[in-house]
Amino acid sequence: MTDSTKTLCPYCGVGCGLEVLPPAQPGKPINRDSAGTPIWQVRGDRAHPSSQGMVCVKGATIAESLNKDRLLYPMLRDTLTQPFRRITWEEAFDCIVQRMQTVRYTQGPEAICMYGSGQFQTEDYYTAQKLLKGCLGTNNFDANSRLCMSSAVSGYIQSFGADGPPCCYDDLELADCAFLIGTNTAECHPIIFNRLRKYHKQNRHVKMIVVDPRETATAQAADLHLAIRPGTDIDLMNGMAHLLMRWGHFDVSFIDECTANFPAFAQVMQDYTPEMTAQRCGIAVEDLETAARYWGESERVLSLWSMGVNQSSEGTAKVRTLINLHLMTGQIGKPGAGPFSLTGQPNAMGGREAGGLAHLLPGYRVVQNPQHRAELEQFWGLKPGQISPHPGRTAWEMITGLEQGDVGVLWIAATNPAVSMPDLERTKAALKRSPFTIYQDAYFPTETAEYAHLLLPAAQWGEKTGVMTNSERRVTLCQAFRDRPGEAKADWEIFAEVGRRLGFAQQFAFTTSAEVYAEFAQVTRDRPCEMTGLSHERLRVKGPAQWPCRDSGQVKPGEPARLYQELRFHTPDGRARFGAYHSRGLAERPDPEYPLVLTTGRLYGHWHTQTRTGRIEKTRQMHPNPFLEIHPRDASELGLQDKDWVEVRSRRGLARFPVTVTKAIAPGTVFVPMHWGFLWADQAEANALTHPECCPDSKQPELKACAVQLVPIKAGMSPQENLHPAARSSILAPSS
Ligand SMILES: Nc1nc2c(c(=O)[nH]1)N[C@H]1C(S)=C(S)[C@@H](COP(=O)(O)OP(=O)(O)OC[C@H]3O[C@@H](n4cnc5c(=O)[nH]c(N)nc54)[C@H](O)[C@@H]3O)O[C@H]1N2
Ligand SMILES: Nc1nc2c(c(=O)[nH]1)N[C@H]1C(S)=C(S)[C@@H](COP(=O)(O)OP(=O)(O)OC[C@H]3O[C@@H](n4cnc5c(=O)[nH]c(N)nc54)[C@H](O)[C@@H]3O)O[C@H]1N2
Ligand code: SF4
Ligand SMILES: [Mo]
Repeated sequence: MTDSTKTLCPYCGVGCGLEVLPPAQPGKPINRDSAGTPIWQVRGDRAHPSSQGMVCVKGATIAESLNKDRLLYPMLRDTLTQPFRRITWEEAFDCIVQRMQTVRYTQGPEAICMYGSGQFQTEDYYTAQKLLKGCLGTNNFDANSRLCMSSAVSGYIQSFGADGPPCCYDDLELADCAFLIGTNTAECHPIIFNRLRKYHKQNRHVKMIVVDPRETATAQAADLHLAIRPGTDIDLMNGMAHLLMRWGHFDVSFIDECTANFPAFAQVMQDYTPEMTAQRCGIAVEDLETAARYWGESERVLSLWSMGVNQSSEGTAKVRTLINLHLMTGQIGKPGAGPFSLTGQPNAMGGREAGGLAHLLPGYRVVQNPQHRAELEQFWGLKPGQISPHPGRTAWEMITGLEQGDVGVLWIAATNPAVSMPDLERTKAALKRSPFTIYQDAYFPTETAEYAHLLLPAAQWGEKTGVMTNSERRVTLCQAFRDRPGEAKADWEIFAEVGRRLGFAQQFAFTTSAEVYAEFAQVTRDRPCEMTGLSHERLRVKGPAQWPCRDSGQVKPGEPARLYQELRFHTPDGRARFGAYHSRGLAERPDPEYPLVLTTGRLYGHWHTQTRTGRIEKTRQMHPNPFLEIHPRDASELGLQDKDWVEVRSRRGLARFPVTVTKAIAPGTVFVPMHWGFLWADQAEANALTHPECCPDSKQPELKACAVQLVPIKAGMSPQENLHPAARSSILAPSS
């Protein structure tokens, strides 16, 4: 066995191509992990156009997690205080179908909710949409992308008439100015950052601007770092627009011919004088001017953004204000230019294509459009009116639905909300009230398993074949290469089996994921995300491809596809829309009682709630413990020294951390990583502190900021050292 399998890294939205080889290769020692267990070998796929053979530490070490602590069998319990007992799949399906039917006929389909994930493959997503939104007639499918990309989705839709990042990775090496806002690309999208940094180093005229309240590894590589106060992005961008206008750096013919609503934006930006803007953002006027000058004088400007922009109570407005800058300067639809949202999860893009948010339907359709609903009802062989005209519950609305007793079944798959949702105490209390929670994951224990009645073992990366789309709209076939452990099943297989047992045999007659994908591709016909030219077979033989990709073969394989090159947008009149937004600032501002702003985010070696990276020696050693970053000025006011412990309190909860005193964070702001749930540390949950206030358009919560107070923990009272996770896995140990 020397054959390698081509696939995609299942972590971040960069979507690096990987080649996987069996542990044993002729003439070589068997590949083993740190504990001596034989493991598959992973290397970058040089033929993959997105990553060209590069991988970061997460992709390189992924194989080590595949055999650790897997959930192997369905397990059931009647109440959350009981131990789980092993059951057969037959019993599990019976139990699900009976519950769903009872809830459907007693409370109605709106009492059924599914909370899925950007870590699904597209086939998983599509099957779930067909089951919930089509067959059951409830739009209560939402995904963790609600916490991640939904502001980018609504910003693109409102400005361009359709979702979809217009750029491609080749643009990283074609831009004259890269404007990175609210993204720690170096740690979170490392291979994109490698490409950009290399090009930036080799080309002295290229400018890199980073806007982030912290001096991240990304900021350290920039020509200009704007350490703005959290939540002042709109001030900054309106202030830049003001200067671009004053200096005549705008594209009159583009604005005239290709856009609408410029006067409203021009009116708003007038107020953002350099002095006021700089003062609000907490930066120097000269730095604001430098940013505007770099942008205005560059022929090609590429902006990159992620959670510092999206996870905000004005997330959509932030996205649209950034797009405004591109529209006023004509920086779109050409090589090296455009507003490029970096997708978080490996298949958040595929989720959007498949309609995997509560207001969307497959093929970049929306629930509230009657024609879109009718097209799908017909395609799915359902009666007219079967798809509900009402958007379903968002992730947070599922929590409030539990609180109000409106949810009869909650089905969670490929996400760990008992760590990742805002306002965790409230989230956990709501989960405890759930009449019946199904939880479908690859690992056990995870924090959310504590709140589940029925556990379903999921086949994960490498154990099922399906497609994922990365940030540059490139679709890659992720092929299975290893046996599934225990009785694990692919997510789509579980959804399809439930569909058949609920009486939709015809709708779920799929026998392979290739058939699921073939059907999904047809649903995208004549839609902005058209991929009728793609199939598992074509992706296997010819390699990854970007959409749009029609079966008539309009886009040549290998050609970088950029959207909007004809400068026609998906709005009814073909014009892009300026948005006009004043800054509103943070939903929860600091005050005398809670004087500091807490921001949260990621570390290079860890992935989210550590279900994999916490079980991999190398990545665990990189970041063994949680911590809180604080500026020396704030630290000395509190009498804190490096490594002292503090209790952080918000209006909702508390957490405890040792402090890292560093000038890399602005005074008045503190930072904690999001990675430690209650299985991995005592009381170090970032989300014990955060609040669920969200953007009115995208419904994305403001996970990036809340008001906190810090109380030093006096010597002698210090909390126990954090236990090693192995020591606490007994909390959830299944009964045999
Ligand atoms: N190593 C690693 N990589 C990952 C992930 C992971 O878990 N680990 N997860 C993936 C996923 S799903 C996602 S969504 C992405 C996230 O990727 P990023 O968005 O790059 O990561 P974050 O650390 O969440 O936040 C980015 C930055 O936003 C800054 N920020 C906070 N408030 C503000 C503000 O008001 N304005 C501005 N301009 N910036 C602000 C923070 O200081 C932080 O440095 O990463 C993906 N890649
Ligand atoms: N405070 C704070 N909170 C945040 C954020 C933040 O920046 N700050 N970021 C938010 C963002 S952007 C995101 S994306 C979320 C991420 O938060 P989560 O989605 O909760 O985090 P993960 O640890 O990625 O959870 C994914 C789960 O899916 C499982 N899994 C992996 N592959 C498969 C599969 O194929 N099938 C199934 N069924 N299961 C699988 C894994 O074992 C894991 O338990 O967190 C959000 N929460
Ligand atoms: S950059 Fe992202 S996709 Fe690439 S190897 Fe690292 S985690 Fe995986
Ligand atoms: Mo994310």
